[in-house]
Amino acid sequence: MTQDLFEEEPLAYVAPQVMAPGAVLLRGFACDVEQALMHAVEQVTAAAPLRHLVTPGGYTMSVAMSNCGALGWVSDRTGYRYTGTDPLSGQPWPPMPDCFARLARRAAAEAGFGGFRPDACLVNCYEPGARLSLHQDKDEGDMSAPIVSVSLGLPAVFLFGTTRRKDRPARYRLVHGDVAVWGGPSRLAYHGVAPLAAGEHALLGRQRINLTFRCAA
Ligand code: MD3
Ligand code: FE
Repeated sequence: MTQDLFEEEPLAYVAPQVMAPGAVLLRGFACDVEQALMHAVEQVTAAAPLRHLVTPGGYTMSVAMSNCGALGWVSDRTGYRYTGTDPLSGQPWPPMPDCFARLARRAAAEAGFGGFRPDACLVNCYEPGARLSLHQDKDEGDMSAPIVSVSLGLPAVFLFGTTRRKDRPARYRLVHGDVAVWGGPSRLAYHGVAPLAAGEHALLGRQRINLTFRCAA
């Protein structure tokens, strides 16, 4: 019983863990702002609804996505890119909520990347079975900036490889409140998310939300 609680819920953030050069895991770093973050996710997705994008190869992604901030990541049959407007509405993406920007900046600084000012936040929503196959994030204009990711809701197995696709990735279980920062030599590492296992989270229900903050311009 006590063991299960320890496995699922970090009670509070303790210290950074280095996964690889430039890749830092801040377990539980977002726990104390979970309510504000979820309220803001609801505001963002009310204005720019979650949707399943189509890849250039014609596959519909199992992860549902939205964005906030000046730029948002989109995919369609013509390719991947950042846009200033939501293709569904033709309107600018919703502004990045202050609680998002502050958390991302604080996490980057804690991991050793001072002065992080993201202009894009991708909101990924996973339901059981949803997955993200191994890929690199290379559509951003500023590769010197790290990427900050925040996990909320159901736990996921995160696959973290190297800059060579063929290397077998390490696996990390990311739970509600975990924040990870990927910069420097890890910025172009291959990574992905294994199919989400079924479950029920006390605050989010049967889903996982991941916020990914980038300098896209
Ligand atoms: C490691 N999202 O949206 S975030 C993505 O959990 C994406 O939804 C995953 O990969 C998710 O592109 C993982 C963690 C992450 C993000 C970017 C990285 C890890 C990274 C860039 C380089 C290395
Ligand atoms: Fe990615």
